[in-house]
Amino acid sequence: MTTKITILCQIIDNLGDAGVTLRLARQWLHQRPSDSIEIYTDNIQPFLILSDLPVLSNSDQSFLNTDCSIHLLEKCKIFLKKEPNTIDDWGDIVIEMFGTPISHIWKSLLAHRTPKVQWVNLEYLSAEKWVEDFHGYYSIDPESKWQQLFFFPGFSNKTGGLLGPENNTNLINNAPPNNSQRLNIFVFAYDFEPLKKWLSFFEYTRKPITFHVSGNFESTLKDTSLVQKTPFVPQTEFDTLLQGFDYLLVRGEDSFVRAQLSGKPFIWQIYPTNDKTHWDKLEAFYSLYASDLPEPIRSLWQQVWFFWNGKQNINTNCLNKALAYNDTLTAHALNWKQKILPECTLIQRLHKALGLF
Ligand code: TRH
Repeated sequence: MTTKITILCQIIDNLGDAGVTLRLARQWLHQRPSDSIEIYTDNIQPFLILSDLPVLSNSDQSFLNTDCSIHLLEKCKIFLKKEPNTIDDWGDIVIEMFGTPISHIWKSLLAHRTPKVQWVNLEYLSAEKWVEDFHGYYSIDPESKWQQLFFFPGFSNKTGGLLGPENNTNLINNAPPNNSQRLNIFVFAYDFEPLKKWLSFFEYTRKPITFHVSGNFESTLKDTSLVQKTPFVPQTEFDTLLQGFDYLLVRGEDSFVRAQLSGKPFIWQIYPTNDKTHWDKLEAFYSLYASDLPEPIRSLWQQVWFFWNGKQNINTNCLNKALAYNDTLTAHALNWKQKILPECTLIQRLHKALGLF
């Protein structure tokens, strides 16, 4: 049976809202190729960048009139508008990405449409304990009386799980072991102040290091031999890109998960929120991730994580000490990957919750 899915995705900033949505659509259609997906968004550019499609000029976007769409994938179209035009344009399932709101009028109409329309709020990923208590719950919208499923991605079987490996990349550590003495570190960050400080540390370190930085950093980082630019790759090639490095400094949500699936040691720069709740999220994940890291590297590595997130300062010594545990960190990262692979069934868990088999 063919199911039509309407995904609403409001872009807050950066690439991750679109990144998670695009990966969800790709993995959904891989599981259920006869389904069709329509994405409605207020900013189409991140989707085009991630799909390796030309971005649109402002005038082009104005021509992308309300009924015109762009094919991101076979069976997945994207519209540069908030919501569908008519009641019949809405799918059998409506997924709000990260709480993207549906207009009141549409809630009232969809609540009474037959056949029934299922409504899901797919939330941001968190390792915080409360997620297990809230995942899978339904709430009834007071005005429309329409019930909404709250679906929380997470790291345990009591959550919605994770978007896992994709068939186009072999995530078994296929990168040849790095026998050279040089450490190649991938950097995809919000700001480069921590990197500027690290560069001053590493001028004197024993271990030769190259930072392969993605994004526009030239203005902040003086041209040093320790930094090289890494080109942006389409999302379908991102997992393979990560295999080419020894350490991964990632951010946000989607690259954070991809780094974990790479089996490489990583540092997560969390997306900062004004209400500072991101610190709880960062600490919850680190304590889960590092629970079986032995001391002193568990505390040392936490100091490096908190330094990278601007939560504390560290000295050169701490950094050099941490990197001396390279073998432990590398073995731990591989072990963590094996630990989370069984949780990489988000699409299957979502289908089950929706009664799709
Ligand atoms: O871009 P981000 O910082 O997005 C953030 C997060 O999603 C965060 O949760 C959200 O609250 C905030 O936006 C508004 O980081 P993230 O999530 O890693 O998304 C980046 C995407 O870009 C991801 O899908 C990987 C992809 N990517 C590529 O496809 N190729 C590349 O070369 C690079 C560097 C990234």
